[in-house]
Amino acid sequence: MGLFSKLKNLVSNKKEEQTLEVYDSGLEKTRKSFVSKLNVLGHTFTTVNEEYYEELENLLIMADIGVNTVVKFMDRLRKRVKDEHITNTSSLNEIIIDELFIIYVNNAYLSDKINFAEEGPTVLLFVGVNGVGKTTTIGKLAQKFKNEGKKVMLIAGDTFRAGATEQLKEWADKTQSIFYGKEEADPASVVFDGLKKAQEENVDIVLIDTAGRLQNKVNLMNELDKINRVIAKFIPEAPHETLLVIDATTGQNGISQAIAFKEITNITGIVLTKLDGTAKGGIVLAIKEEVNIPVKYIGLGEGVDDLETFDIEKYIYGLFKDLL
Ligand SMILES: Nc1nc2c(ncn2[C@@H]2O[C@H](COP(=O)(O)OP(=O)(O)O)[C@@H](O)[C@H]2O)c(=O)[nH]1
Ligand SMILES: [Mg+2]
Repeated sequence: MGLFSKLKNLVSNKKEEQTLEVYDSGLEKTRKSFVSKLNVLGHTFTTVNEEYYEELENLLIMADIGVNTVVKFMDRLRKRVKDEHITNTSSLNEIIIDELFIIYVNNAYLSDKINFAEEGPTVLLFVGVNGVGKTTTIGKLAQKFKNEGKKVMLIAGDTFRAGATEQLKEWADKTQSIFYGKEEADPASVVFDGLKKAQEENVDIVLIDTAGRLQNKVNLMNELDKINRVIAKFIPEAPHETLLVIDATTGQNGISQAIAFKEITNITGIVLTKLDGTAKGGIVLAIKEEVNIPVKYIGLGEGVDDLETFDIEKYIYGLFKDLL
């Protein structure tokens, strides 16, 4: 079944309705901007010509899909238009959606799944620069795991920013999670004491917050190394995931952060926050192409429920449903 008809089926599936709604409203800004421009383009140019291609290229770049991705996409699109003898722009929308999807799944180990420990606590470490939404994401995830019946613990490894420990504590209270934090202490020592408590309390999943000072790459690298060594002392195969949090509203800046973090530690997944606040939701595709780390979760608002496991089909639906 082609993607297009698959997406149409999604729409008629009641069970999927609720999560679709979240994608739907979370990606509204991107969709409104992108799809309406695409529609205008289709009306302005009825036949596919060089000018149409140029305008389309601009449009994709404006949606933050990333220049390299766009160039590859345009090559593939041109080839398909030629091979399939398409002359009319009205028949192109379906192909555009299809090709954007192909970019994402191409040579991808498409795992948006979290690598849970078979035994003992699963440890997820959160990294990323200040303000991207690490602490909020941890709070949302705590709720999600709680809803799944897991015993959750939060550790406040950001001892740098004033109020960071208290902020995480509030999320712990709100989600009825176990908490460990100690202000003005060394992050690695907080993680050490926290993990000790996690083992004593027999928790299922530990979420560790960190500070994200990227001003000094070497310092940050040393600090993360130290935290990783402490974690591995308790559980050799942990952290089970190191999730880099990126703010979607920062566009290409977010991509640069991903590239920088990839150099200093082993990132296993990305959480893309604030997709609700940007018209540049195309960044998901750019991350795939330029960083090649799977997006595992997306943040679509400030509330505790505004987090979704990333699903490429729902994402594409959220972007293009007005074209379906
Ligand atoms: N609109 C929106 N705001 C978010 C989202 N995630 C986080 N925020 C907001 O971003 C700000 C910074 O979040 P915080 O978790 O403190 O970032 P941290 O410094 O990385 O820990 C807060 O005001 C959050 O409410 C999201 O998905 N959507
Ligand atoms: Mg924080």
